[in-house]
This record gives sequence, structure tokens and C-alpha cells, in this order.
Amino acid sequence: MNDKPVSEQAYPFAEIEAKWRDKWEKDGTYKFNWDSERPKYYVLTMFSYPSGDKLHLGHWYNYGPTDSFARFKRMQGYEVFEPMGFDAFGLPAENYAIKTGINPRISTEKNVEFMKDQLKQIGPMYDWDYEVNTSTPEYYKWTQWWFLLLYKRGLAYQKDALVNWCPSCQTVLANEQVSSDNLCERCDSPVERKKLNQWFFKITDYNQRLLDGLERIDFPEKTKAMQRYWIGKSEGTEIVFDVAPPSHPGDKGTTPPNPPVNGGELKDNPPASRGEFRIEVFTTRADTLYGVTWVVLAPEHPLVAEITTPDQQEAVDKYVRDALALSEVDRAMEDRQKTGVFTGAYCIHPLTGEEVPIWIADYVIGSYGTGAVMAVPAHDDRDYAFAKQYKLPVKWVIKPADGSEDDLDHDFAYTEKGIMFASDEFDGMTSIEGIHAIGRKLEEIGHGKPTVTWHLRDWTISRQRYWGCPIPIIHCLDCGPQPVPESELPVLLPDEVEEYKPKGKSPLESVQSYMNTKCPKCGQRALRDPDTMDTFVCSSWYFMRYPDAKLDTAPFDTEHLNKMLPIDHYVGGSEHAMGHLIYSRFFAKVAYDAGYLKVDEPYKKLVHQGTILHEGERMSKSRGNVVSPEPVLKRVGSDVLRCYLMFMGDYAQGGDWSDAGISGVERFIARVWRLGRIVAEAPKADTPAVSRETDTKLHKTIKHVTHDLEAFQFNTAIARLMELTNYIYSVVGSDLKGVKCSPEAETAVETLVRLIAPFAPHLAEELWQCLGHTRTVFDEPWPEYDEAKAIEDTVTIAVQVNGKLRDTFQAGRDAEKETVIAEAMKSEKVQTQLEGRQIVKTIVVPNKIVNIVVK
Ligand code: ANZ
Ligand code: ZN
Repeated sequence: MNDKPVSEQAYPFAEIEAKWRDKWEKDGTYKFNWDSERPKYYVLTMFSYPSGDKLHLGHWYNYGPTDSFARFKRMQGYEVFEPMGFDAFGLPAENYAIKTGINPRISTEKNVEFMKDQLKQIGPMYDWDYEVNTSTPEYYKWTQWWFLLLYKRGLAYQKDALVNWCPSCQTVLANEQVSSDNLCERCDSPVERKKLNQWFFKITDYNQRLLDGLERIDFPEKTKAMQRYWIGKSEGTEIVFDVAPPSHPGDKGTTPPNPPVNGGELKDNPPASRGEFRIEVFTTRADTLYGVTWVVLAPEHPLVAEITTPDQQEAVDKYVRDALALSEVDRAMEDRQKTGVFTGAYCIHPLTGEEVPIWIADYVIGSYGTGAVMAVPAHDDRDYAFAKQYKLPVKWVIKPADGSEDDLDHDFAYTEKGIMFASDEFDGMTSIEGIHAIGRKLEEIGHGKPTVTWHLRDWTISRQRYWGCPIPIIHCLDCGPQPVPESELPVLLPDEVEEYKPKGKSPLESVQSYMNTKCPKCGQRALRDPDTMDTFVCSSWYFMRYPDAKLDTAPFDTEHLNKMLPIDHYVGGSEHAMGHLIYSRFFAKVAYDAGYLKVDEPYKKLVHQGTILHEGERMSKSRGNVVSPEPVLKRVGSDVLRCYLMFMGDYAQGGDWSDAGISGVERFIARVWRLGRIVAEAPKADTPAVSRETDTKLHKTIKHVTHDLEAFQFNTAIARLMELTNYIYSVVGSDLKGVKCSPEAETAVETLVRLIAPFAPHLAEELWQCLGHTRTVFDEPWPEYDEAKAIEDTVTIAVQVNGKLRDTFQAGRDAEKETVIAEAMKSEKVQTQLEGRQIVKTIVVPNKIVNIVVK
């Protein structure tokens, strides 16, 4: 043992941390109690892939601070539910299997065990009785149940569709999995388009509710904005242009020989003889209808094959082939050179009766709106560029409200709303009036109506992969697709396949024993669906499984489920804004409609963690700036690492890893340990109780730390605890020799220990015991403060960026440097200034100025 006086001892973190983790586990300290009288609090961090690599700092950053928040909630008197699990199906395990030939089930099981051990080092309150692993039959049985629920409710259907196809991963990708430059999210290969028969979930039935629900939940504004954009509600008018009968030279009116190229997501046009075809366009600017000088179809529009004239056939065929090789994202790019081809056919303007040529152009997206647009070059930039390119006429019909038609004599489109002219009876109307009046008129003559279009598409869930949840559908030649009866779930994934690598079709397709089965309806020989589900299906409902993770008779017990949901606090990466965080909201709404769930928004509040940088850059293997937690853990321990991550910067912004920074936190934690030990061991003195100054200091600190924790502002909370520690040292004497434990020092230290407990759980538990307590500090109440005592002297601080005043804020007089900087960084005005720039240094003039120097 150590014979030196405490004041000279090193903080024995390794021993203390191991000791408390064992004890917590043995005592079941963190077991969730369903019978507790306390209100529940469900804290959840997004689960992750069980990877064979060591836990990286990103994991720590996600899990550590969130656990600190959970501990705070527990001390505030909640019965906290903080489960953890593994999103275990999917490409990482499968790619590993392809490389090594090891069954993904085996490597996944190993990785889960490995990762669990690592997670435990963080010292979290996870109750492992509620662990889920999405790749086990016990879990995926219920994922299949969900598929059937959606199927029964008309929300799962099959159709041919043009899908995103990664030729390297040999799989379909959802739009959310394709990067903006058309690369596969996983392997960076260029993504192709391919026509496949796929299962879809009809998330579009929930468009409006997904949009409306955002108003009721506490999500970061940016995430809400991204979801609104992704759902993309657009109110406009559908306008019908009848295709003109074949009367033009060179147009012989025969049906072309090539089969229609169907985009899959298009409305089926009723079969009709030529001349009875109707083109429906979607527009948000019906007021510009008189300015239409041509109409454009998407290359994949079914009418292309019907109306193209023989002399244009060859050009059209070539154009269509080229266009379909491009991604939707590429095609929608604003600044791309516009290309197109004339079909040879014409259609009739619904109000003027004039003939308007029909073109094909790839900037019109087949799956958006009706896949066809009316072109108004005078008032739309893209159409204007197109008119210049192909020498098509420009017809002005809208002028500025405060100007004249002569103002339009310029070489670009006028895209603002304004006053209508050259538009018959609608002349003089404002654009808004015109949109409604034209909408009514079109409705009268049966050539259009007001309508709403959405950007969100139905969710393609079929994957031609092995390591996923099998789709519980049987295909019968006579009866068509049949759902597997619920009593026969789970449809087990076969353990043996010849090769894990998919070759354009699912590896399951070659497993005869799996594929061959009987039709549940007629009993004849039938085949299973060879595909597995997108892993985002598995993670769309895992938070509903946690409360009943081991239940084998149902996916959840509705009483438990409704006691636990909504999740009070959800934490995870912002990269899930348009995927998981929409899908899971959709699933909750389905569960609500089916009567299982009493709320239809699963998350009350969401926080995204920021990014940890190193030397100003995102950590990456190729840059060689990755910091691995393992050696840090060995050198300074779990509490210091956790505290440093929280102290490094604002949680939602992230921060820059620095070795000097972690040494500061290391000294702080050791100082708290020494202070606690000395006060615990010192002889009791009978000096009067707490002085006014100390009392005020304590109340102020409690108030700040409480507020900061509530707001996930860990860095400022820790700065306050550092201040308090310095203060207590100044009261008991900084050399700590001959200290007598006054009631004042004892109260101050006990408060400090309770306040620091969520941040440094092992340390706090140890000191709490040293101070003579027998039960865990996490069963102690969170310290309360008296508002009157916590009031503080405040000063106004000016925030400058490169010396220029950008914002001001109030701060406590003599607040610590870190606190002031963190506060300054919170300013939106400052953040705008910092975007895309690098902070060189930050200068603080106490009680006056923060100057952030950037380059
Ligand atoms: C005529 C017009 C005139 C338009 C004008 C705009 C300005 P949002 O707001 O995104 O819904 N559009 C419609 N369907 C399209 C498709 N499948 N692919 C590409 N473009 C499409 O945009 C609606 C506008 O985008 C529509 O209004 C249409 O162009 C175009 F002065 O119609 B507009
Ligand atoms: Zn059958």
C-alpha cells in the first residue's frame, strides 16, 4: 500500500474503477425496477454495429456523456431506463464474412461479447437484462411480425422499380444511402440504376403526419429542417395537356416497336388510342400557364414510347438510354448543361388550344410529381436555359408588381411572382390570384386541379443480401405472394450458404432447402422471397423492444411499452436525420394506428453529438490523426477520459482533442480525489457551520450545474465544478496539511461529490464511501439550490470574431475562462462566422471580451 500522505499520492484510478464496476454489477445497482414509485425516464443512445475493432472515441463520445445525463436524472429522482443493444445485421459483418469465409453469425456473436466488455469500461448504467441483438431469431422474429403488420395494413407492397444499385456491394440502396455525388455510402462506388421487383413500405401515406409531428417534438432545428426538406411538401396544380392527333409531317401514327420504359413510380396512364393520350404536368406556377411554349416528359415517362414519331425514334431511344445511366441527384443538378430531344409529337394547350411541342429532357425526374412539366422559359431559369440551347420561343406573361412589361427586356428569366398579362381573362391578377383562378377554370373544363406533391418516396426495403432479416413472404404461382402465417415465424435465416457474396441476386436464392416451401394458401410447391430486409427496418423499432427484450410471445407488452414511451431523451448522430429518424417515426405512427402505442411520436427530445477533431481535422486513418481510447484509458482511467470528452467543447458542436487538455482534467480529478480523502480522514473540528460566502458559492454552483446538465452543456458544468474545487481548497487550505474537517468543508465536499457523480461516477462513489456513507451516491438526491442565494453578479461580455463585434451575452462576474468561451460559442451569430473556418486562438479579457481569431 501507499505510505505517503494523501496529499502526495497519485490517484489510483485503475483500482478504484475496477472495484466499483464489480460492486455495481454484484449489487445490481442499475437494475431497472418496474415497481418503482419514481417516474420513469427513458434515456437512449443510438445502438451501433458490433464491430471487431476496439471502441473508438466516437463511441465514447456518444455513450459517456449520455450516461452522465442519465445518472443526473436518476439522482433527480427518476427511475431511469438506459438500455443498450446491437444493430447486428448488415454489411460490415457480411463484408467481413465475404473476406474471411467466417459465418457472420459467429463473428457477430464474438464482436458483441468483445464490444460489451469495452462498453462496460465506460462505466455506464446499462441494464444488460434488456440487451437486444437484431440478428438473433428472438429479435428478427418480431421484425418479421412488423413486416406482416405493415402488409396487413396495406403498407407493404411489391412493384417493379428503378432502384439505386451498387455494382460493388451488389445491392439496392435507399436514396438516403447514396451520397450527393452519386456514390455508395459504404464503398464509394458510383451507383447505377436498375429495374428490380422490390418490396416497399408505404411511408408516403404518412407524409402529412410526419411533417405535422415535427411541430410537437424537441429536435434540433436543423434536423427538423432537413426532415421537412426531405418530406418536401409542394402545393401546386395538376394540368392536363391532351396529345394532339397525328397530323404532322413525318408522323405516321404507328405504335413504335420498342417496349415502354417504365420508371416504376409513375402513375399508370390508361391505355388509349393515340390522340387520346393525356399528359399531366405538375406546376407550382399555374399563373404562368399562358407562357408555356413546350411540354417536357421525363425520359422514363411511359408516354415516351407511345407518342414518339418514327423519324424521331432513333434520337429518342439513344437519349433515353443515356439518361437512365445517370442518378436522379445528377439529373436534378441546377448548373448542369441542359439536354433534351424533341419527340416529334405535339399537345394542346388547355386554355388557348394552341399546339405545343413535346420534348424529353433528363432534368425532369420521373418519380417526382407527374414526371412531366410545362415549360415556361420566360419565368423559369432551367426552361430559359433550355430555350436558348434549342432556340425555342420565350413568351412573357408575368411582370413585376411595380413595373411594366418593358422591364422584362432582359436576357434571363423573371422568376418572381408578379402581375399577369397576355393571359386573356386573367390579365391584371396577381400570381397568387391567378394560381387559384386558373386552378378553378381548369377544374371546370376537366383539365386540371389543385394538388399536393411530395418529395418523399416509398421506402424500398428489399436487399439482395445474406446477412439480414428474411422477408416473410412466399411466392406461389397460383396465389401470388402470400404472407407467412404468424404462427410459423421466425422464418429462419439458413446458417449455411455456398457463398456470402451476392451476385446480383440474393445468396439465399441458391439455398434449395430454404427456397422450396409450400404455399400457405393452396399447399402447392412455392418459393420463399429470396431477399432480406434493409437493416433500417430492424432499427426502426428496437426502442420498442427494449422494455420487453426477452419476451417470446409478442414483440412487446403494450402496458410496458406505453409506460416507457415516448423516449424522454434520444442521442445519436445527425447523419440519421433523413433515414432512421424518419423511418422510426413512421413505425411509431403505424404502431399507434394499430392500437399498440398511445403516442405517435417516439421521441420527446433529440440531441446530436458533435464531431471530435484532432489537430483541427476530423480523425481518420488516412490522415493518421486517430486517437485511440485504449492507451488513454490505461494512462488516465475511465472517469478522466469521460470528463475530458465532456469538457473538450460544446457537446453538440464537438471539440478538438488535445493532450494538454486531458492533462488539465486529469489534474482536476486527482485534486478532487485528494480533497475528498483529506476531508474524510481529517479530525473533526467544531468550528461554526457554513459561512455565507461558501453557502452562496454552493448554491450558485448547484444552479449552474443543474441547468447545464439539463441542457447537455457538460463543458460549462465541469468548468463550474473546477471553480468550486478551487474555492474549497482556498477554504480548507491549499497545502492540505493539518486540515481539520470543519462542518463547512464537509458540507462543501459532500456537495461537490454529489455534483460530480454523474461526470466521474467511479471517483464519486469512492469518495462517498470514504465520507462514511454506505449506500451508493446514485441513490442520493441531487443537491437543491435556493434561487435567492444563487443570484449572481453579472457582466456583459462582448464576443468578437477577428476583432469585429458579433454578439454580446451575460455571464457571471469572474466566471472561468472556459465557461465564458463555451458561452460565446453558443451564439448563433458567432457560429455563422465560424462556419468553414478554423479557430486559431481565443483571447479572453476577463469580464469584458471574448475574441475568437479565425483563419
Ligand atoms: C411551370 C413553372 C413555371 C414552374 C415557372 C416553375 C416556375 P417544387 O417546388 O420542387 O415542387 N417540376 C415539376 N415536376 C418536375 C419533375 N418531375 N422534375 C423536374 N421538375 C419538375 O417545384 C415545382 C416546379 O418544378 C414545377 O413548377 C415544375 O416547373 C418543376 F415560372 O411548372 B414549374
Ligand atoms: Zn398457392
